[in-house]
Formats: sequence, C-alpha cells, structure tokens
Amino acid sequence: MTQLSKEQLVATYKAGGEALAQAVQGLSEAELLHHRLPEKWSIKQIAVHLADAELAVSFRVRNILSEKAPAIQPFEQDNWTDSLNYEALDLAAALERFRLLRAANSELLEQIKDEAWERTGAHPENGLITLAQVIAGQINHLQGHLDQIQTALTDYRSR
Ligand code: NI
Repeated sequence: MTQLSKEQLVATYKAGGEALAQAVQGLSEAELLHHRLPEKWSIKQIAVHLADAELAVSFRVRNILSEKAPAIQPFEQDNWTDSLNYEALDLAAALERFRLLRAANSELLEQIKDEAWERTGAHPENGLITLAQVIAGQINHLQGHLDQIQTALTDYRSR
C-alpha cells in the first residue's frame, strides 16, 4: 500500500469499525448465511472472523508496545470459525466488538511516540514485523474481507 502518514494510518484503521457495520447493514438472514461455495465463508462468518482477528491483534499491539520483540502467535482461522460456531453468534455483538476494539486500539496508537511504530514482534513464518506493518496489515485484511462480502452478495443476488 502507499505510504500513509501515521495519522492517516490510525484514521483509516479506526474508520474500518464503521465500514464493516455499513457493509452488512440491512442484509437479510439468508444473505448473511449464504455460502457462495460450500467451503467459502458466509458473510456472518466473515464478520465474526474480523471481530476475532481484532481481538488477537489487540493483544499483539499491547505486547509489541510493552515487550521486546515478543513472539506473535498466529491462529488457525478456519478452526476458530468452526470450533467457535461463528454462525450461531450474534452479529450485532460482533460488529460492536470489532468497532470497540478498533476504537480502543486507535486511542492507544494516537498517543505513542513515532519511534514506537518501529517496534517489532517475531512472527514464526514472516520474521520480525513492525507495529506499523501490523496495523497496515489489519487495514488490508479488512479491505480483502469487504471485497469478499461484496462478492458473496453479488453471487447470492444473481441466483
Ligand atoms: Ni481473514
């Protein structure tokens, strides 16, 4: 992605909280639970996945800011989706959780020093990644899933 200033990075990250809510606003239960292909997530699963990914990243951000290059623990997203029964969870609660976590993390990020953005965590596969990369990664992660939501909706409505 193009180089954003730290202020733009935080503002874009924070705005994602509303962007997800808007993307699913007014959708019917059938649209929310539609699987484009059997192995593809439904829109509801995508939304809860985003909320849980934000939960994992919230710990990661605090750990990177407080420890020296802490180990980053990846999670098995498909296992979480099945084990935690995302389709049975409350969508509104997931959207609120996502929005609140982004807002709380943004509050933290708004007051750190510039050099703190270069603090790192150690990812088992990708090596050292900076806090700035973690946040940019979350912005891209949401965008990818918003595109996926549009694709699922287009598929549902074309049937
Ligand atoms: Ni994802």
